[in-house]
Amino acid sequence: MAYDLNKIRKAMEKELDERRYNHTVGVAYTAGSLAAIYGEDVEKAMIAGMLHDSAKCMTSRKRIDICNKNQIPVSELEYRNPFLLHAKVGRYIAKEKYGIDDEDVLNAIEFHTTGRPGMSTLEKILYIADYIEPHRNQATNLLEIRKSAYNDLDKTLVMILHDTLSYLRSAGNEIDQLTQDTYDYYKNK
Ligand code: DGI
Ligand code: FE
Ligand code: FE
Repeated sequence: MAYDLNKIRKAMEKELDERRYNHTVGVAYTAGSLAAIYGEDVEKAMIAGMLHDSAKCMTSRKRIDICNKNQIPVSELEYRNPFLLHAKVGRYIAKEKYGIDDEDVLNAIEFHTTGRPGMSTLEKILYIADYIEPHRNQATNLLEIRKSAYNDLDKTLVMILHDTLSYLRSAGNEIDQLTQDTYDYYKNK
C-alpha cells in the first residue's frame, strides 16, 4: 500500500466540518495504535480511519443519489435512516475517489457503523477506534471500554454493541439487522 496519508488527511479537512475532521484524525491515530498492538498493518488502519466518515458531511439526498447511480443497494431501513448510508458511500468514495483497492480497508469502512458477524481484525479495530478515539466523551462505560480495547477486541465489541443497542432502543431508533446480528454473533462466540 502506497497511499499518501497526509494527502487524504488534507482532503478530509476540506470535506468535513471541524468537529468531524478532528474525530477523523482521532480515529486514524487510535486505529493505528490498536493495529500496532494487535500486529496489524498500521498504515492500512490509519487510512481506514482517515476515510471512514468521508460521507458524513454530505446531505442524505446526495448519499442516496450516489447509491442509486452506482448500483449500491439501499434497504427500506436505510431509506428511513439515510445517515447509515455514510458507511457504504464511504467505501465507494475510498475506492473511486482515493483509489483504495485493499478489500480489508474497504470492508472496514463499509461496516464501521453496524459491524458484521465474522469481522476481520482490521474491521474490529476501526469499529472500536471509532467509539473510543480521544474526542469521544458521551458514551457510558467509556473508561472500561477504552481499557478493554487494548486487551481483547471481541470482548470490547460486545461491550460497545451492547451499549449501542440499549442506547438505540431507549432513543426509539430503528435497529439494523446487521447491528443486532453482530451483537448476537460476538456475544455467543
Ligand atoms: O459516524 P460516527 O458518528 O463517527 O459513528 P458511527 O458511524 O458508528 O455512527 C454512530 C451512530 O450510529 C450511533 O449513534 C449509533 C448509530 N447506529 C449504529 N447501529 C445502528 C445505528 N443507528 C440505527 N438507527 N440503527 C442501527 O442499527
Ligand atoms: Fe461513521
Ligand atoms: Fe466515525
